Amino acid sequence: MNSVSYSREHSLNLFSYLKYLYNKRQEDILYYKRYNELKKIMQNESLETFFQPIVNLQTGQTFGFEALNRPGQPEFFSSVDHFYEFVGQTDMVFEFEKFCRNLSLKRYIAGLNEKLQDEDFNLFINIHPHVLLDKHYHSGDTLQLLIDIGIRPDQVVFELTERSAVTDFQEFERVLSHYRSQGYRIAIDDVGSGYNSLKTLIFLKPEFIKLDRSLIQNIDESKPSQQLVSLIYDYAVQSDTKIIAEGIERKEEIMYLQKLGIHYAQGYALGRPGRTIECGELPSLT
Ligand SMILES: [Ca+2]
Repeated sequence: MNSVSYSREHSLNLFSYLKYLYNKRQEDILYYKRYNELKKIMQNESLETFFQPIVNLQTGQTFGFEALNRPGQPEFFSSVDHFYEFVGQTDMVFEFEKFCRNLSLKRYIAGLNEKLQDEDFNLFINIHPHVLLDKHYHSGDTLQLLIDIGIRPDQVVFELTERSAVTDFQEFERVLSHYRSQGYRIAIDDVGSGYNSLKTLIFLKPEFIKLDRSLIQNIDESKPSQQLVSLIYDYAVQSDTKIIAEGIERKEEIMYLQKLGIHYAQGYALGRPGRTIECGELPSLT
């Protein structure tokens, strides 16, 4: 290599390095801004909580509500998914989860009006599987909050998404039995969206299986979805697990699932997520 091309290459390297440093710094700044925004959202409780009804497909009665927390208009995030993805990468993930859980519970109890208070609804709360594994969460904080606001643990169902990898199933089973001994129940969320559904179902023996909307949409017309849902239904009956079908938007889907014997369902056709707690209902199917 002659000295001219050596020095050009050298300056090119230096240029790429400076560019790398510049980009890295921009990323760091953005990270810092996002991190600050996350902290502010928690401080100001500027998350909106929505409650979506889960309806018994056989009786039409509302069985419970799923609490969904959404940041209002986050400045440095492109979408809600982006926001949650970011939270998952920070050291705030546990704190944020706990914050969301407590906020959902407080808003739930505040939102139940006199009329609804006499009824025995169940509250479904999304929770990251790793949070349950965290030692700090064995302390019974949630239990104390429930006692304070007058909800029994057996009215609370933790929804664990199967999208996040559970690797140590034995440890997980142990942690879940700890929660179950306090009365909580478990739902596996997004079942059928890929990933490790079957293993998750077999090891964690959830009380509820939430079937992913991708399996439910147009199920009345899709043979492969019908076959898979039938298989999971048979498993559920044998293992005394209840199924909740998600993402119902059409009457035909309701009719198909009712005929199959599916227990519960959730979706726009039965009730949208709302800031106030409203029971869902079966649309007229004629
Ligand atoms: Ca969910």
